[in-house]
Amino acid sequence: MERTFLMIKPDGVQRGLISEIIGRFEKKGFTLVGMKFMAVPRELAEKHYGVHRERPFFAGLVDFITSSPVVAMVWEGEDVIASARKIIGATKPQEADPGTIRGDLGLTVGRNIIHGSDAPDTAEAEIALWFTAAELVSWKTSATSWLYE
Ligand code: D4T
Repeated sequence: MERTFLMIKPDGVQRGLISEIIGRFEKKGFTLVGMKFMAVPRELAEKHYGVHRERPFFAGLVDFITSSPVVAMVWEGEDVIASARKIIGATKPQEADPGTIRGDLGLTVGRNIIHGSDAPDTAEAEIALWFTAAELVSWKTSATSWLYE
């Protein structure tokens, strides 16, 4: 079973989209194993987006992520990393397919509603950056045999 890190960004929270977004992952069949509603310290935002440090949008991105609360989550399931990226849609909402979160709910890249880890190594690093081991709950949904062969 894979785990991935997802974060509903300040625009998703401010627009009242928390339940809409969480519902999509729940209905798909993934399992929530960690969640916290939090203000993001600047240092954490800078670490999370460290790969973009030299990009022109970095400062604005960090300002945005720290501007208002986010919902940080860890979800578990088969192929959850790639599958969650598909559910989220392309980085630019203008290019995201209808049916995806960004395709249905977003308009611009600087307000693209949700973050999702893009690969197993980044998922592992981001989960460790945002959560302690004690904040993650290992459990098995009773629907497991109805979700997996
Ligand atoms: P995240 O990391 O938020 O899930 O987005 P993606 O994985 O889909 O895309 P990314 O890492 O390339 O971009 C990170 C973050 O930066 C914002 N951004 C990006 C921006 O404000 N302007 C830009 O030109 C780009 C490329 C949006 C997502």
